[in-house]
Amino acid sequence: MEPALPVFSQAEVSKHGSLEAGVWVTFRGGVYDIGEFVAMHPGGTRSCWRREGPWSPSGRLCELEMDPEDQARQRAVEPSDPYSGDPQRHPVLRVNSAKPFNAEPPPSLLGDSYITPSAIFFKRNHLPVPRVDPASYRLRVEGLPRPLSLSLADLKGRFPKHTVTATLQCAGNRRSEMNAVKQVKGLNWGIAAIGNATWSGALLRDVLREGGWGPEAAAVAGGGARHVQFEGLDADASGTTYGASIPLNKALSEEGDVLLAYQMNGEDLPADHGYPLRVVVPGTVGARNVKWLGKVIVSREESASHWQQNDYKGFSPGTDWDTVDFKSAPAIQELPVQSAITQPADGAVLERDADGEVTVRGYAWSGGGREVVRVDVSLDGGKTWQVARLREGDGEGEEQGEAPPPPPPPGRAWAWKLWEVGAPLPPGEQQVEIVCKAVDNSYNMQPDSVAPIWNLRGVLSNAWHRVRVTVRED
Ligand SMILES: Nc1nc2c(c(=O)[nH]1)N[C@H]1C(S)=C(S)[C@@H](COP(=O)(O)O)O[C@H]1N2
Ligand SMILES: [Mo]
Repeated sequence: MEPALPVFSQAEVSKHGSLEAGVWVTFRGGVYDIGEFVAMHPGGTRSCWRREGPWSPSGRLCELEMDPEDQARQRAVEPSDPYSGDPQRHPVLRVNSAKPFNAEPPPSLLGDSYITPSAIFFKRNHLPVPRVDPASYRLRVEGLPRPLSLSLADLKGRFPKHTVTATLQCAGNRRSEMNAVKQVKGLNWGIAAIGNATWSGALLRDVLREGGWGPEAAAVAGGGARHVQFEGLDADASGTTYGASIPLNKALSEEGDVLLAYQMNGEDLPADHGYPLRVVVPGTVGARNVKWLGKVIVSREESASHWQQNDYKGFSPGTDWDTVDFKSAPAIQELPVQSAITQPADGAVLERDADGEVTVRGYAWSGGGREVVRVDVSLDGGKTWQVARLREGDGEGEEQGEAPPPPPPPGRAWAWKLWEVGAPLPPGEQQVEIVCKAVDNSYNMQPDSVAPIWNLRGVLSNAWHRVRVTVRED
C-alpha cells in the first residue's frame, strides 16, 4: 500500500516550508509535519517514503499532539473572555478570524485526501464554542404531536445509525475572488472553506417520525408545516443563539439523508464541529448544518434568525447596501456547481516532471445531490481544454487506507470528487494560466468570470478557478 504523499520539487518544498509550522501532509486521517524528513531527502520524498515508510526513525515523522500544558495555560488566561473555552486548533490552519474562530487549511493539503481530516477541516463559527455536558445534554424536538426530549444515549440507542459521506461548503467559499473585483462584506475565504467527511448519526426523518410525524400529523399541524428549524446552543452576550432552517420535504425525504450527527470521520464530533450533536444536510449550504444542536422545530415559518433572514442570500451585482432588500431573495439552500485547483498554488514556480508534464489537482462538487460528471482543465487561460481524471473510485482512496467509494445513487451524490490531470507543456520557461471548470449531471456549468456573479455579501462564488504559475526548465 502506497501512501498518498505529494512529490515535492525543491521549489514546492520551499513553498510548503514557508508555512510557519513545517511541511504538512495528510496520511490516513492524520496530519503530519514532515519538515525534517523533507530536509533530509532533498531530491524529493516519494521514493524515500516508499522505502522507509512514514514512521521511519530517520524520518522522525510525528503527528502533532496538542501540548496539554499549553492547552491549560490557554484556558487559564482571561476567564472573562467568552472565547477562553474555545478548543486548541491545528497550527497549519490559516486563520481568517480568531474570535469567533474561522480558519481554512492550505489548499494543497485539502486536495491530498478524499476524506478531509477533522483537524484541518475548515471551521466557521459565528460565536464562542459552547461547552456542552454530554451527560445532561438533551435535544428538544417540537412542533409534532409528541414533543421529544432526547439524550445522547436515546439518539444513539433508539434510532438506527446512519453514515453518509458528504461535502460541506460555506456560502462564502472563494469570497476573496469577489473581493478582488470589488469590496464585499465578509470573511476573506480562499478556496478551502469546503471539506468532505463521513458523518454518522440518527436520520432526522426517523426522529420526526418518532415524534408522530405522518400524514395525520400533517393534518394536525393544519397542513401548513413547511420547514424544520434548528437552534444552536452557541449564544452571544444577549443570549441570541445561532439558527437556521431547511425545507420540511428535504428533512422527510427517504433520499434526503439529513442526519442528526454525533460522529465525524468515525469519532465523536470535535468541539469546533458541533459536539455533541449537529445537523448534516447533504447537498445544502454549510450555514444550515447547525452545530451544537439544541432544538428542532417543525413549523410553518422559516427560522427567524438573522442568518436565515438577513444573510446567506444572493443578489444582483447591481444591488448595493443602500438598495438591498433581504426579503426579496430566498435563503440559499442547495449550492451551485463548484470546482477549484488545489495544486499547484497561485504564483508557484514549477518544474516539469520526467514526462515533461505538469500535474494539476483539485476538487469538484455540486449541491442538491447532483453528481459532478466532468472537470475540464485548460493551461492557456481557457482557449484549449482537456478532461481531468476523476480520482474517486480509482484506488486513489486506497492510498489513504480507505476503500474506494462506490458510485453514488442518482440524486444523492453528496460527496466531492477529487480530480487530477497531467498536462504536457512546450519547452522553455513560461507563464501559464491554469483554469478548471466542472459540469454536474444537470449539465450545470460554472460561469467563466467573477464580475457578472459578484454580490455584496460575496456568496456563491463559483466562477472558473484560475491560477497563474511559472514553468521552468530543470
Ligand atoms: N450553531 C452553529 N452552527 C453553525 C454555525 C455557527 O456559527 N453556529 N456556522 C454555520 C456555517 S456558516 C457553516 S459554513 C458551517 C461550518 O461548519 P464547520 O465549522 O463544521 O466546517 O456550520 C454552520 N453551522
Ligand atoms: Mo458558512
